[in-house]
Amino acid sequence: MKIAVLGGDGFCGWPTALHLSDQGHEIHIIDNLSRRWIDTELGVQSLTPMDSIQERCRIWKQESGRTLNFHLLDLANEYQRLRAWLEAHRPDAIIHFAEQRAAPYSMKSDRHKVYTVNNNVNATHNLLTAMVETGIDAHLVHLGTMGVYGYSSVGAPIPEGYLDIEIDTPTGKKEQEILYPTRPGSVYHMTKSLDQILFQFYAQNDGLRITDLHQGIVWGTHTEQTRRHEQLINRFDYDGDYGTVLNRFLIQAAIGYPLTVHGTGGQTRAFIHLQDSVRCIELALKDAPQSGDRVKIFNQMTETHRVRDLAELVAKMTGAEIAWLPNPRKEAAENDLVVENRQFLALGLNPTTLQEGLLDEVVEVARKYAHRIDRKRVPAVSAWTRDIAKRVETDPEGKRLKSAS
Ligand code: NAD
Ligand code: USQ
Repeated sequence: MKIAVLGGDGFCGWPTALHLSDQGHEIHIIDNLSRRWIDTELGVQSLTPMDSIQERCRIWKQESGRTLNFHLLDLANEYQRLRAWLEAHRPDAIIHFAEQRAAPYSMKSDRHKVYTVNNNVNATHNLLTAMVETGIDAHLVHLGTMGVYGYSSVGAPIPEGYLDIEIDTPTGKKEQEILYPTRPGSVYHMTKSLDQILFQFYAQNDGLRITDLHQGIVWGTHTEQTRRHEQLINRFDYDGDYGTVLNRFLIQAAIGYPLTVHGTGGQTRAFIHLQDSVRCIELALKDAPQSGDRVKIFNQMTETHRVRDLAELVAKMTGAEIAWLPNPRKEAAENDLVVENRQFLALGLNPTTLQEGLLDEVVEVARKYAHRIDRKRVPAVSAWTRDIAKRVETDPEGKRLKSAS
């Protein structure tokens, strides 16, 4: 297949592009490299040394003999170029990773909120309308998030996207299927909820074939292909805005930094290893909906964990201390989470769990590149509201917290 990987320079997009190229697909990476600019804005760098996208593509050609094509294009701001690109290349499938994906970054200031909404909503809408206009019949696979469902403990498993409901009408109860009500917990998660409505409309109005993957928190760093050469290494975010919880705990343990648990650590979240994330995308591509079908939604996760349990697991494994910090976010202090993920299991996904030794691998990578870590960038300091900002802990290594564990 000819596949466009939008956002193919990012943490999930790069290993996906490699995996699909390895299987013989013709891959076109489209990216505006905004994520690299955001690193510059924040004064951080990936834990792992990433080469330029052009250099990464060159190394892949050298290692595999396969070509990765790169196109510098901003989906949110270059609609005409996007449309012309689709018209000229007519991909069979499009995988859409190209959004601003950090919840803390999206809550940093009004400017960051505006940027995140403009970037994410316009990128998705530009893509959908360009697909209609060019008349291409590509299968669109979008990376959404488990966070659209919210974290109120209802006690029932979260279904894969849709909820069956009964409505009282004057003639009795009527059954209906609706998108599961969204309850986003950040401006970033809100843009993913808006994406869902855009997909619903374009599938229904124009018969676009769309799959939306509600992905949990991705952990790990290597995949089979990124291990093949030092310069194919994946991005690894550790800072307070882009680093995600489990990967952060693992690098914190590697550099002797206390594990930064927000609040009681009673937040339960869904997780998936990077290798499984890549595999799920391959499975979703093979299971495309027909034109006229509703949007196909998968919950792309393999296990759920409570933040404090993860911290305790990493502490036990490495001897790290735990710092219990005031939570910079507005979120439920404790929640349960039960999630349906039968569709991917039925398609043959064999989950990689936390127990499988891969936690050590991340700690090893972090130790190897520890000299690249700026400890001042580790604390999560983006607060959800002005009131919360007053209590944010900017120095979790400070003496006051050093003894807490
Ligand atoms: P990332 O920030 O590493 O990668 C996103 C890529 O998209 C970057 O290379 C960036 O430059 C590019 N991009 C952003 N806006 C663009 C635009 N307007 N035009 C062109 N390119 C643009 O993020 P990631 O971790 O790889 O996440 C990829 C997708 O998966 C995101 O949509 C995210 O919401 C979703 N997701 C990620 C996780 C996770 O834990 N990382 C979990 C669930 C869902
Ligand atoms: N947390 C800590 N300590 C930390 C970092 C985070 O306790 O040092 C807590 C947070 O308060 C939160 C939980 O861990 O309760 C998860 O935070 P996270 O940053 O790992 O994940 P999140 O903000 O939800 O976002 C990440 C990705 C996003 C994706 C989402 C999937 O950045 O792109 O959509 O995971 S999900 O969480 O399922 O919505």
